[in-house]
Amino acid sequence: MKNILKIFLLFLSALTCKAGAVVADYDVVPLPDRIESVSAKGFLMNGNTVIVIPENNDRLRSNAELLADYMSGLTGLKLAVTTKKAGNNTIVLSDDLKNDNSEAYRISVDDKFIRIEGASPAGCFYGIQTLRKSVPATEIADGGGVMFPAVRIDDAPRFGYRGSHLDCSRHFFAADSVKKFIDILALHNINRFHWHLSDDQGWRIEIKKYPRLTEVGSKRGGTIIGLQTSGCEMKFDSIPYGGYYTQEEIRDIVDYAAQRYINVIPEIDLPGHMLAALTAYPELGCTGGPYEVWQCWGVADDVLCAGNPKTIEFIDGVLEELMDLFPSEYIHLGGDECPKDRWQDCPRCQAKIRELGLADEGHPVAEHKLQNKMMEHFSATLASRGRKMIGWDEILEGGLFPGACVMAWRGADAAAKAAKQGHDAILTPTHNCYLDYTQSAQPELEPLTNPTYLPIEQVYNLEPVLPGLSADEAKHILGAQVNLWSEYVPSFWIAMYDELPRLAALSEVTWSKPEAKDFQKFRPRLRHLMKHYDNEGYNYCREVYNVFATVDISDKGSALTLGTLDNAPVYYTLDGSEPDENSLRYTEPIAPGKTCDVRAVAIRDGVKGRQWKGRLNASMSFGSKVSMLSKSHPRFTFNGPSILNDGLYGTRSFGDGSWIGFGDEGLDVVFDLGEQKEVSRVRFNTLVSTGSWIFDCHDASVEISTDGVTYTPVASEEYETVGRHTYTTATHEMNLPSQQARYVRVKINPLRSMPEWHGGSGYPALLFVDEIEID
Ligand code: TNX
Repeated sequence: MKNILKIFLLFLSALTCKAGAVVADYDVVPLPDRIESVSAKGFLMNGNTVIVIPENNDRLRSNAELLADYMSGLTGLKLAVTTKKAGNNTIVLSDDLKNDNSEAYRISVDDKFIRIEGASPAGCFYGIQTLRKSVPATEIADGGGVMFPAVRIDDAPRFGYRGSHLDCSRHFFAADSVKKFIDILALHNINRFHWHLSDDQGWRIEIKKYPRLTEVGSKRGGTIIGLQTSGCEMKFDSIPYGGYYTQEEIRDIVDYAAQRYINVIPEIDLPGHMLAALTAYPELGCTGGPYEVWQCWGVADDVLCAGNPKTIEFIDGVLEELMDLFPSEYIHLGGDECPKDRWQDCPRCQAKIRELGLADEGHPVAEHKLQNKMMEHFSATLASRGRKMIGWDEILEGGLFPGACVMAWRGADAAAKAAKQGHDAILTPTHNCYLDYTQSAQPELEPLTNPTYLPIEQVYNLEPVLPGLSADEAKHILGAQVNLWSEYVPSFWIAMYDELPRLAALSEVTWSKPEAKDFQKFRPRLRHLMKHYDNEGYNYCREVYNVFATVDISDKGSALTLGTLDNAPVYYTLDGSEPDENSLRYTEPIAPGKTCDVRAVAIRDGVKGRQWKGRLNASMSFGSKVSMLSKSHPRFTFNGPSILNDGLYGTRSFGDGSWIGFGDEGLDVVFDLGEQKEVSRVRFNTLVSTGSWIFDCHDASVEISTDGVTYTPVASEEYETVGRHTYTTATHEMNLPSQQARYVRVKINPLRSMPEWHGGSGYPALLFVDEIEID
């Protein structure tokens, strides 16, 4: 239906289109709430179009100037801005739309006007972004223009917090790059920039009261070479590294962001991640130093001393200047990864524990509570000037104090926990939101990154409101953000590459309605957006241009669909051989009827993209009727049970929908083969990623039946628990005494108590299965 509408719109605009005009396309990211075509002629924007704003409205003037800039950058057309009521051919901006959501906007296009009405100047700005993104980037010749089909768009964001973080400590990005980063955020309707300004590897913000923070703390003697893995020998490059932002630069960046309706949330990470500050002021640590600004990554044992009143005074001083510089209501104070070893051995910290009456709690509970008391004090410092504290989810550990907002990074559950306690929370779980993880299925071909696989689908699949929250609790979920930690981001060029296009996925997660989310439909919008990246000269990962494959299961037969973002020609083979232009050209879904090794490649202008390789398993379960008797994990259900018999194995990612996840309950499923068949083997894979609490199964069993009522057990097996740091796929094959059956019931149980060496020791592991083959 939507396609018919689109064709109609294009047809209509073609009729009205003057020679040389290009046509705007409202299929933008993030997807607007409502796009309705209007039966009128479209609007031709050309060199005579003017932007009209009300008098004495600085914010709308700034919006208008940005709009003129955007249009000039896209088309070369120079639009004038005026407060004089003009006749036709005007784009009219206003900020008095009636809507409870202050970021809402409406765009109305007819042949005379484009009206962008915001419920506030911010709302108007998002209307401008949508209009801008609808324009194809093409230099417009004299006499030409852009034809905007007549339309009415009503739109408002789902969440008020749509964030992106940038770590400027591990690597430093100059002020101009930070502004470019802010431009990128604006293009994606992001309204929070979380700026990570201090860490063990460098202090990056000028604090006048403590000049040594930048004189000493912003510099390190070198940087570790290559990927840091535990237990490996480390080599350093001995190249002095440093950089910081002056207060003047900070003010300028905060203004720049505010013009784009982006609130900058600074982070001073404490009491851990403080080696740079300790190097500058060693008296703030438990041992007194000497310390060294860190040259490698990870979690350092040396942290701020919690028992020294000078430390508290020092941080209060830093926070005063921070609040002068940043008008943000929220200030981020870190709180993550603070080892308690030093505090346990420090007489001052232990005295403080006794003074606070925490001694009876014992180690390490007393130390966790000590950290929370410290955070509570700084939170009060912020509150004295009407500000609020955000902390990483470790702040839940010693018990939350009033007003603290939790940034959930170790898992979405922390956000749910906070919300249930009546605290605000922001989602940024590692496996959906850590843009320092690779977005490529072949990281060895990529610039050096953290090899954990986090494809764009996995960002897109994040649902910030967890099932199980009541409507009132759900209100505490403010939104979500992506994080770009910069251990492996040596330049801003790489920063853009890591950020894009995955930020586009977060943009829809936080802006669009969940019922409208659909990754297949997101792809063409993404392609449209990428043309804007090209036009702006942004660097971005082109992984999404590679061939993708899905299997559609239906009663009429199941078939493999291949595609690309841009409908490029795809060639494939079914025998595992290398595809090229002489191979089969893909035109329609493939149903080979037997197991085969598929290889497919898109070829554009004679250049091959990366190959899609996969086995299509046409076992007896392929495409059969599946009934689930247990519930899969609500966060890892994706397309549901069909994942188990779509013929495709999973990728290295547990979150891209190629695996289905189970909690405590395990998997219990029945395949209906349609008729009696000879059954002799059941085979399945599990994903093992112990760092993500995903283990191989504990045991599995098979029962068969001819009538679907009475089942006979035919096989069962138990498996050994995998070792530490395992990241692999385990395959299990159960041979059955050959028998006739129509129904095959497979039960797979997770490991119900993780081993002692694991951080989640005693808790049940997650179970991920991709395919259950029956032969
Ligand atoms: C964990 S997220 C960290 C960071 C690292 C990051 C690398 C968080 C609160 N702490 O210090 O840079 O992992 O992915």
